[in-house]
Amino acid sequence: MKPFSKRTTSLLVAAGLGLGAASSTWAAESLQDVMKRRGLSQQDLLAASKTYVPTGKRDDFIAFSSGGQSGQVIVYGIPSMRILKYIGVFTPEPWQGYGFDESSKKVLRQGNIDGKEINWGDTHHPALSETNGKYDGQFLFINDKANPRLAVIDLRDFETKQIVVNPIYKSEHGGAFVTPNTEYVIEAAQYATPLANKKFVPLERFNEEYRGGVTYWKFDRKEGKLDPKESFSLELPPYSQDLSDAGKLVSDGWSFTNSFCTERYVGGIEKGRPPYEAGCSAKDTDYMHVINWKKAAELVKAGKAKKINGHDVLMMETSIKEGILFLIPEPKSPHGVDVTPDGKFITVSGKLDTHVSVYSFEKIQAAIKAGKFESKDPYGIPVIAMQDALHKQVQLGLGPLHTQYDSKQCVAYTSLYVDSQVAKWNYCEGKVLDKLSIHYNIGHLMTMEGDSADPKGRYLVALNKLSIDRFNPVGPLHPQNHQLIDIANDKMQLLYDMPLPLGEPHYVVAIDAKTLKPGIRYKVGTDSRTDKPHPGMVRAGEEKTVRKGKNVEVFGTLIRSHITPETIEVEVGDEVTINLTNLERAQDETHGFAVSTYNVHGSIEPGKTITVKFKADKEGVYPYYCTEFCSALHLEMQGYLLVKPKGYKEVKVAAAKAVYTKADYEKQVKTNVETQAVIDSVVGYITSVNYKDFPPVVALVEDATDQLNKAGEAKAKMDEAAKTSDWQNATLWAGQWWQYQVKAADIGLRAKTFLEQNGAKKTGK
Ligand code: RUQ
Ligand code: CUA
Repeated sequence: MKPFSKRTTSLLVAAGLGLGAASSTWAAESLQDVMKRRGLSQQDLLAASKTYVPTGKRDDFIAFSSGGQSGQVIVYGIPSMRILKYIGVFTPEPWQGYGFDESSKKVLRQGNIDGKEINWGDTHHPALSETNGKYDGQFLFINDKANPRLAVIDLRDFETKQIVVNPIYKSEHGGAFVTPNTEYVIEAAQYATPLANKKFVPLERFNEEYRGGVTYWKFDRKEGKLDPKESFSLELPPYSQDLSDAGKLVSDGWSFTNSFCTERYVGGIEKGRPPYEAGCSAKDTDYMHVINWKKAAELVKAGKAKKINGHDVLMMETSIKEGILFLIPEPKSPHGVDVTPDGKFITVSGKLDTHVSVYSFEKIQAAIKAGKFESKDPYGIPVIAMQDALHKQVQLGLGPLHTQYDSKQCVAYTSLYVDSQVAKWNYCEGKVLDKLSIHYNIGHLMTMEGDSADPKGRYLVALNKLSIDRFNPVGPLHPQNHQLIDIANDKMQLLYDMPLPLGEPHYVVAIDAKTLKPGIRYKVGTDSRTDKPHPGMVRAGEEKTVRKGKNVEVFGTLIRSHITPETIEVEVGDEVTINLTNLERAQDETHGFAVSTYNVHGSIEPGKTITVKFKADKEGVYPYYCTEFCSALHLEMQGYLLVKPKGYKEVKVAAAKAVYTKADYEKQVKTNVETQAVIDSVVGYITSVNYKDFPPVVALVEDATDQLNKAGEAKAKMDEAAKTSDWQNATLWAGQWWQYQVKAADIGLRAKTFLEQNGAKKTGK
């Protein structure tokens, strides 16, 4: 037999009728062949098999990474390290319509400071909401260091719902950290400033009038919002308060904040003074702040706080008098303060020390009870002696920064910035267990749920500040390098390098994927940013355009593959408001909406209603269209905004000539009848199995039924036109009937595939 020609073969392959892997012409490479060709070792293969997630399979953990200067949050899966989403937080994000539709703009503008629009952030520390010290998968918080702000992301839809501005700081690095039941989100000032707004104080008055602080933002879980009225701060000395952590279990009710530059040095290189870096690291120790936040909250309730910029602040004097604020020396330029899962110990690293210091909560409490203090700081805050609070000091290496915990008893991991290493060590016994080199200069590190009361172990991610030579060069600005490390065994194993090209991610938190329960669609007509019914929503058939003077308001809908209305006519100078509801129920059927040159965009997921607003200040013709490739006729999902000159007079235009004939009409009808046979067979299959046991399929069936009802309406219009031999309109309506059939068939096939893959059973009917 003559072999297939190359062309015939490729046609067969394209049609899904290829000869399979056994074909001798393209015998599959063996594993050995691939290893040889790509220069892979056994170790590489082992690493690959630990991270590879085959198509259709999912990751075990979901990581939420700060997006650094991008002001966003990055979501990725572990162990695959596949990026799943960027969440718009402090910066406009067009894909999600964030900052381009009205209700998301409102969220973004909550972040205005003194009336100024701020369109970026320096996100640092994401924190997941907790219940009893364990991640509950409901909310994510993240701070902006540059402009002291905090944002709330709802994990039902991964959207930013709120931004609050810290009322008394000008920067804030040490947030977000939650208390064990998310009663409060903790945020600490970084660079001391006068607390009162817009108050100038010369640097010479630094010690007297500049202040730091820690803020406790009250979280209302039911509303999913931070409540500024119930939030408060502690005034603190002008030390650079850095990171915080909340106590848990035995230490619940307390929080810990490290600091640097307790020298209170103010630089002035231009005046011949030594620079900050010298002045801020002169002393051998800085201070850990120990705060009884539960008692602080009671004091605020009892009216002991002072209002600064309308915000409750417990002044140092009060905190000292009431015995809720203490200091403990910590070694040279400390960084990181991490409470152990059992709440008994607090680990602090010294950037310029080779040790980590492990403090005992029990010893701290004993010293406080006994009133045993070695001194007071210049502001009168009692100082507990280091040796009275210390459990262990362990020498790890150069530049220790952050610590996370394992599911294994007493096991911790600390990043060594200068050494470019991860140290695995035992905090109970104070000994080093293992070290692993990373690439390069690690900042934070993160184990699975490793800052909660219930760490899951298994993987560690090293957040490396420099990638240098790890990736293909892309110019002088390099991506960051997140390295995945296997920590399941005694020896750590480096598995994978992931470039992160969206700002400098500072910290990441990862949660067991099973704990997250995000939604698939909104209840029809939902404003996602407020989680309330949207006043601009309409159902199919209720679409309308309302004019009131210069204001034109459109109430429209979106469903594959059309936007209703298809034309919007306004006069130049009109204020245009367009409300759009996505009527789809099918999973992943998002439509986007953009109007040429008016700088508006919406992402309208199934059930969502959005609003875009603009002034039609330029006469002309502006196409609008759907920006998501949602269906075969996505490109036809279009319309025109007609901005007419003032006082424009309509001109009568003759109707277009008919182009379709009876033959065209009959041809289309034949296609439709054939398509119906396909649909009937799919419906036959679905109804022959227990599809009602699968909620996603039930939703798809509803959606398909919708489309078929519409097909019926189009067919009725077709019949009417055909009755009068109006072949032009009869053909067009036959085409529309077919459009609905195609969509119904598409949904039906999706349902069928789902049922087949999820073990649907014949019902015997
Ligand atoms: S801290 S520099 Cu998380 Cu190491 Cu921001
Ligand atoms: Cu809807 Cu494209």
